[in-house]
Amino acid sequence: MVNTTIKTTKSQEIFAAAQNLMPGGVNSPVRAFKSVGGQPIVFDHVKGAYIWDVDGNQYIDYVGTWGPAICGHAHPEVIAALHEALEKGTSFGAPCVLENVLAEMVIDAVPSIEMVRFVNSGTEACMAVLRLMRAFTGREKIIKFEGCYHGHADMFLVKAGSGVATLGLPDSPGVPKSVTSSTLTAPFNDLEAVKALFEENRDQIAGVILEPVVGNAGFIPPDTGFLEGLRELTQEHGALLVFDEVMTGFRIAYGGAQEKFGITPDLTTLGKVIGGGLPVGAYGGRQDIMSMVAPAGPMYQAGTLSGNPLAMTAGIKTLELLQKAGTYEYLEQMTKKLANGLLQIAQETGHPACSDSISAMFGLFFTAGPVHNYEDAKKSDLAKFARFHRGMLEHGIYLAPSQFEAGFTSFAHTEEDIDRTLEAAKDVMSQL
Ligand code: HOZ
Repeated sequence: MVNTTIKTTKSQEIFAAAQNLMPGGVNSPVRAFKSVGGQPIVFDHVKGAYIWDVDGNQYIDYVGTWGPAICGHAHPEVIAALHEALEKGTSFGAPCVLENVLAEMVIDAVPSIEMVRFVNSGTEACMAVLRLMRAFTGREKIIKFEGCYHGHADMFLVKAGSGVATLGLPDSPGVPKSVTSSTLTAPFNDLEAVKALFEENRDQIAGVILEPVVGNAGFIPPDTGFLEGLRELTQEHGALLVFDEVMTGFRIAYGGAQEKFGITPDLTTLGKVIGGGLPVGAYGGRQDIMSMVAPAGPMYQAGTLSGNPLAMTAGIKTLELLQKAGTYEYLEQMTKKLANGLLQIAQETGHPACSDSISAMFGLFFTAGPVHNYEDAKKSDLAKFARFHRGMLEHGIYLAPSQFEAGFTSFAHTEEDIDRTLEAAKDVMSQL
């Protein structure tokens, strides 16, 4: 048994004070621990695969600041590059050469991207890509999938994943019906449902947007043929295919899920990893479509901090680090060991479960599965997941505080970290 009861007095005090300062004490809902119970841990600092809370407890981290930390937290080369960039100032609000460098790296890496626009978050990227889909096709309706999350813009808050799924919220108040009436939904991995929507809405659908590997309803990979089918259907109906690779970009493979599965969408959104831990998003794709974006074309989208030199620097250095030979092989093998280990322990301790991973992304559901979509994911025993989460925390393992979020590893995680995690899981699951 490893490091059991932890003292979190300072975390509790700080979070209690935060309750009166920020809604729910947080600046993003999932981190409030609502669905797993207990109080969130307040962090003090991060390094490599580890985080330390304000009470001095150390945890092995599988949240990785929700995806960006694929090189491990505060990688010395990223920090050094940032120090250097900092000396030149924090924001220009004007063109800088760093934007060209990161743009070239993204264009070289991501098969669908011929031209890119940097923004400040994944939400912003998805919001803009939707406007672009509509501007380019002259159509209004879009298809998204149940449990997929594309940020918190109005038109995507329909059967959304992430915090909406975690908190079991209805489609959000404040979102006008007129806005979401053009958002059609289908179950993930259900090509027939998509086909039916195209038939019912002939010549009205601008495009289909999806997380090619779902991370916001827990971890759900695409079934064989699903992405191919979507590519064919969208082409057949003159609609655009958009991969939201905010989570999967540079994580599932250097060129994202589109490289991994060999399916090239028309447009792609990115975020997380490309900012190396600073706030960045991006959208990009075919040159003829991207040329519609202002000032090249009429579709308006702008941002004061877009292309920010610090964010570009962290992104460039992170992608450089990811280019080192063997990185993705290591991530794949180590994360597989974790996912397989968790599944084996669940089986040995008598818990129906399913677990899977691709590269540096993984998931564990407390249901026998298989999990093909959000409805399947909801069959997971959420109360058991909450107890598992708390137990793991007490053993010094920090997992996403929601059954409906994927887990993330980094190349800073060692075999020993994985072994320690599995040892903790064995202990916790045998007592669940
Ligand atoms: N929506 C993100 C997770 N899928 C961010 C959660 C957070 O930062 O709290």
